[in-house]
Amino acid sequence: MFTLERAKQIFPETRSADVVPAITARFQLLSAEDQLALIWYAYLEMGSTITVAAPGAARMQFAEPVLNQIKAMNFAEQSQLMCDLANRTDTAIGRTYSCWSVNIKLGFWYQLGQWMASGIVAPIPEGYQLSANASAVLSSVKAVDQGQQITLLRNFVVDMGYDPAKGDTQRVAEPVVAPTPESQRRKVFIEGVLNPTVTSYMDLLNANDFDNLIELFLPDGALQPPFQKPIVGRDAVLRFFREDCQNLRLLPERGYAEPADGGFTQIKVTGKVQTPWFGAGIGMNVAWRFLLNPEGKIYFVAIDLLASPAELLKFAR
Ligand code: 45D
Repeated sequence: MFTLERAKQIFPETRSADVVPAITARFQLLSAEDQLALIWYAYLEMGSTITVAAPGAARMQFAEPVLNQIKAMNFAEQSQLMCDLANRTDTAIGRTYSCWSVNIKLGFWYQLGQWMASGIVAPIPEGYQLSANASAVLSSVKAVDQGQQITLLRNFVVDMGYDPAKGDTQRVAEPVVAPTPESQRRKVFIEGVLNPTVTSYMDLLNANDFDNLIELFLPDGALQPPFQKPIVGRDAVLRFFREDCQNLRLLPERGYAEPADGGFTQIKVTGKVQTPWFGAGIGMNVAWRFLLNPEGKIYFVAIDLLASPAELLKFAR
């Protein structure tokens, strides 16, 4: 029978973008000042080729009290606050920040970035010199593809703040949008895969129809997001969908299915994913590795950010 440990090993030839955790680890070793400046330079650089979509009001209402507090501070206090967040210092704002969902954190920094550009929030000091290590990390960030760059930026932001309970705290997330009406849903076509569970998974996630989506999973089913540990069990997976997966666009292209032990089926699909933050501007190259039980329920699905576009076409037989 399959265990989670074994399920994680399906399609071992899939190469994910290992540079992302490697660069993230190097980033974490930098001083807070260097971290903030590096993100600023990376963000400016990206802004010239792709733009971040402004977050919606529903998302920003949660960050607003903290943003107003920051607006009322002087430059020295603002710089200190940003360093405290990067240093994961125990402060009131650091604790509040750590409870926010990923999208609220990103929306918060989006606003600070706008304010830094317009002079409301302390900018990175004119002529700030990155340390040699920080320059090297910045070069590495610039060298990877855009899908990997935005994943890095997202990682940097997610790890900031102070979380006393190490992730076990009450989380604050934006409200869940209504699923797309049936008449407006589009259906995916996956070359080589006609499996109804897999196509429904894509269609339901694209429609923000999380209540029906979760029905495709076994009670102890698991989902492993890129570079993370598997999220196990329907409750936890549903919570993840609602908090972090609204308005994604999944564009699966091709794949194949093959029998696995115990009447299970393993299916690998490759294609692109767009995040609402960048829309069609950035297509991340991903693989989905599904393991379905004999009744076609999802026991395990991993989503990998691929090392290179060549991986999209790599199907060992
Ligand atoms: O510190 O099938 C300043 C799952 C400087 C679900 C700044 C999925 C100072 C199942 C510039 C102000 C989700 C797993 C900071 C599929 C400073 C499933 C600001 C995959 C921080 C397919 C920086 C989905 C800013 C995927 C504003 C792969 C940075 C989704 C903003 C991936 C960065 C989504 C943003 C990604 C990054 C989104 C907006 C990688 C967004 C990244």
